[in-house]
Amino acid sequence: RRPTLAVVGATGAVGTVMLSLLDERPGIWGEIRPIASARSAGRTVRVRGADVVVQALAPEVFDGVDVAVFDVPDEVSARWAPVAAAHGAVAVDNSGAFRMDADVPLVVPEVNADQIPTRPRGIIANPNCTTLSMIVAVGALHRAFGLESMFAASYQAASGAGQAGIDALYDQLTVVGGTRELGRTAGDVRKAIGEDGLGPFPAPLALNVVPWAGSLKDGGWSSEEFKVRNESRKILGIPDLRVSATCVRVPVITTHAVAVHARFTRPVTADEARTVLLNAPGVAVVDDPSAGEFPTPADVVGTDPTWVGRIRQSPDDPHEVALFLCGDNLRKGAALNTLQIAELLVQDWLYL
Ligand code: 11C
Repeated sequence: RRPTLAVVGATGAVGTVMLSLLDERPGIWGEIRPIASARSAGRTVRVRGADVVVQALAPEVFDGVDVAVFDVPDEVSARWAPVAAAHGAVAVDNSGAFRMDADVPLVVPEVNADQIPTRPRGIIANPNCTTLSMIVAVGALHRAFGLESMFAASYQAASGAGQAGIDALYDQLTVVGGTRELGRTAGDVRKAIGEDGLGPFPAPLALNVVPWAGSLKDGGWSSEEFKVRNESRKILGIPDLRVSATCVRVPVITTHAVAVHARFTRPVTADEARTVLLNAPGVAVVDDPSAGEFPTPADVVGTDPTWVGRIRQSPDDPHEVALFLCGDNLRKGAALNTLQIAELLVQDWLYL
């Protein structure tokens, strides 16, 4: 028997990418069961070339399911991932609901696949897309040189805020695109877009950058910034790692970029870092600024690797390396990493 996979949140921004990845990747799955909230249930989605009706979330939809991937908001996962686990499925959850739970492994297959078997709650968590956009490369450098601290500034795409973020940015671009006047006077873009046009963002995103993602936490930090810190610590297994992040939204549809300044326990030259990254699974290096070559979101969107460029040794601290990374936040940043975990879960069972 081939394993049954439930895709919870099949109609959302990440769920849609999940279904297209399931078309592309080897067919280890038997039944693939799309599931969504009652609002989206009854619609059909394309699963491996066939129209399949989306079922409404209910305990019985997990009957016979081996692995259930969850691409839904935190509160939906918090309620339903334990239900899936109680029905005997392993839940692989892409929300923030369980990531910091000590009984839930937080897994990036290239970095800590060894954590997959220890899952007392029957749940495995998938990291936040900003953490995922950098951690494969940072993890490879950590293995080689021993990470001591990290400063990160993110340049996050609108789709990190879901379909509402994508829609808001396209709508805003339509408003500002037809004029050569906007962006020259304080407040003119905000006025043209209107408060109703902001979508999920606290300020206009078109012709702008917005230094905010998530909700307000202690000390003025955003939830997204704390996620980068806490999740990096857990994935790398360094509980006291010094991490400081500033998360910023930019007018890009999909693919998060992150500038990382990482300090290691020993001196690291740019060439040493580049060699490690060239050999790291899941990492692609594009680093020739003399030829204008470095990763940009527009050039890498829709691809699987973590792209790295602008690799430099600090001129002031030989232990510090600076990098510019890009990762598709809906693929490796969400659906792909979740699916990689699900595939690892069933691989031994199927092929041994
Ligand atoms: C964003 N990274 O770009 C967020 C979205 O913890 O999974 C994902 C939130 C999460 O807004």
